[in-house]
Amino acid sequence: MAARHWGRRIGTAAKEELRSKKESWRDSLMDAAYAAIAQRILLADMVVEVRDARIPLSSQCQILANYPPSSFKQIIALNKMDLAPASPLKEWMEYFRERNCISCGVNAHNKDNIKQLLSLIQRQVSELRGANQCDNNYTATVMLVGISNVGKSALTNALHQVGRISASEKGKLKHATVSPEPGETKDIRSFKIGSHPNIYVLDTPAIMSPKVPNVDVLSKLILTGAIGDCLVRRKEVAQYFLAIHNSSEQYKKWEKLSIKDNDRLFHNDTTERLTSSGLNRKQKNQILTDHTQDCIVRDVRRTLFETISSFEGDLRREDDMEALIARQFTALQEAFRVSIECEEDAHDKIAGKLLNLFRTGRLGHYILDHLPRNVQ
Ligand SMILES: Nc1nc2c(ncn2[C@@H]2O[C@H](COP(=O)(O)OP(=O)(O)OP(=O)(O)O)[C@@H](O)[C@H]2O)c(=O)[nH]1
Ligand SMILES: [Mg+2]
Repeated sequence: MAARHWGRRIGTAAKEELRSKKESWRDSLMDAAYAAIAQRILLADMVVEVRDARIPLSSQCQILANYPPSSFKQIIALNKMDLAPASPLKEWMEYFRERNCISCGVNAHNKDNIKQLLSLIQRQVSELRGANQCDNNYTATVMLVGISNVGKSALTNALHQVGRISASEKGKLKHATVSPEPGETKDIRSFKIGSHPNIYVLDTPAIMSPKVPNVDVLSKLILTGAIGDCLVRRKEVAQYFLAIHNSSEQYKKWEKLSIKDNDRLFHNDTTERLTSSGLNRKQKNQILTDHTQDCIVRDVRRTLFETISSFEGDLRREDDMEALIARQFTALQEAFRVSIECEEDAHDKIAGKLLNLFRTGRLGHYILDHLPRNVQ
């Protein structure tokens, strides 16, 4: 309940910011991309709608609602499945299956997942091919569409790489630019992912709905990074994350991290590895950086566990949740090794670091959308 309140708060603030700046929700580049995709989508043999597995409904790509389901074959790929809990994700797949949608969970960084997605695409292409099975020149085009930052380009690269290797294709690999910042891809580009039949995927720029989404959806798009952090202060976004985290059971997994001795053992192990190895300075520095990063993640988890488990308020109450979040911001200063010259700057830094850990899956697995109520 309290988490929803925080979400609405940042969703409303973002809408207010758009209204006060009289900024258009979509810039002219996005309008142009929308028009270019609309022009080509009906020429594609198949469309893979890429969504973020953490927000299976909120990351829906509205452009597809303009076309009747018979316009093209369609697959919903719930990407970033490594950031979502496995069992609720299965329920979402069941939800899509009951609606006669072909869906699959995928992690663009996992080769086995990519092989599965590739064979799903190949099976669908084979169905489309029908009587043309013997035609070696048969070519299918698969368009990847979706809102920003859901991983269209990462999936394109992975499908291109795996597809070409399994088809023993020679020649240089092409590369789509992948970035944690939304709005990276500006043009439609084609990548070969299979031979006999020839299959090409089109990586496309993000398409956002023409209308500003409602505040609940907007807040989830901001939290997951589908929309940049420019509409609301990072601290407010991080507070929303903490409200979600504090209302979940994730922190319980970190109970054993509260034993400080673990750190000493961990530190001794790294020092031993560094002194006994024949590594050069650059490699040693990398180990130290990784080690520091690991220690920070452990300290942050431990801090979250300790602040929640020692809190005596009722987290269903908004003012109690607010008190806990304020306490956590103070405690996280030490965990993130942030100096406190100016409290406002320190909180902004902590917020940025916390959001980075959440968005890369190091603070637990979440699905932020709820399955519609009438569905089991
Ligand atoms: N954890 C995780 N991160 C992913 C996955 N797929 C992509 N990412 C990350 O998500 C971010 C966005 O990926 P992109 O492929 O650039 O997303 P996009 O949909 O092409 O984004 P735009 O071009 O801006 O529309 C990058 O930091 C990727 O490394 C995934 O399956 N799991
Ligand atoms: Mg892209």
